[in-house]
Amino acid sequence: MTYVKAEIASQPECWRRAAKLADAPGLPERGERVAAVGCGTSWFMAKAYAALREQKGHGETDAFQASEFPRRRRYDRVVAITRSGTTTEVLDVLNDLAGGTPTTVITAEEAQPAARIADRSIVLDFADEQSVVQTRFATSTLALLRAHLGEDIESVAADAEVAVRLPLPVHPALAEQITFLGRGWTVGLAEEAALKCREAAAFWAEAYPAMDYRHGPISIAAPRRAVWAFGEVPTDLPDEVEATGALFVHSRHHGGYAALGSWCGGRAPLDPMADLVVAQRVAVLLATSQGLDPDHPRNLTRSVVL
Ligand code: F1P
Repeated sequence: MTYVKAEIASQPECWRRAAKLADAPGLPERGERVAAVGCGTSWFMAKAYAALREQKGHGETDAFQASEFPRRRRYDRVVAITRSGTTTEVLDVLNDLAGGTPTTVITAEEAQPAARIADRSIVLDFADEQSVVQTRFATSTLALLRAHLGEDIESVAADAEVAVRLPLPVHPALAEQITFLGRGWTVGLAEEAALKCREAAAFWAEAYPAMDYRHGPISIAAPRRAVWAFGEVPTDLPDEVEATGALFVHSRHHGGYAALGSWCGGRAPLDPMADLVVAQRVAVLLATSQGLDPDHPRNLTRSVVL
């Protein structure tokens, strides 16, 4: 068994543990103007959090790839997400803000520089991973942040218990490409799902805000390709995708999670974070079906140290 398979399967428990840290000191107060930063997977979690925090009325929240953080803007707090605690671009932001803007880091590694440089650190060491490819650290971070925004993580974790067992909606032998879509906070999840497919399986995957999909990317849709939407689906989009011959995948759509009614007794669609778990499992299958080791992706290391 690969490490990543076990790490994916442990997410429901990790999310429950992460949610218990919802009152940790250093998480943004309601009304604060906040920026969230990270690189790669951690950036996509920052994007999801930023959109959700603002949508829920907790205050203006931006998200930046750490290298693109606008140094001249004023924030009440900067939240940095970094599993390793060693990513250079993240450390640069934290160092530049030291003594000025309050900073909080969410990390798996208490002993690494990010936790030392930031004013506050929240350590999710129980969600650390042996696989280079991130799964449970990222989603546990988002579970913690969602819990801090007042969301009920128990029901999300219950959906993840379903997601780790579901039959997969996309089979590697039948798909040569996947485009992931999202709206609002699920745009970050879509980007993360596509990154998982690229990282773990060197598989052609793209991601867009769902409403932008018709503005060009739909040209990619064709038979043997899939379009997988997280969360809210724009009206008519499933029909437009299926007219191209592509498979439309959604946790509630008949053409995607085909037997939804039977596999989860007609319940509501999965929480989008649980839907991401299904996409992580697809990424691993895309890798192993080509004989690739999803724990050690080509050209990747645990963190990028420049
Ligand atoms: C960030 C990151 C990962 C990516 C790869 C390189 O790491 O970009 O998202 O999958 O492992 O590093 P971190 O800052 O969260 O440790």
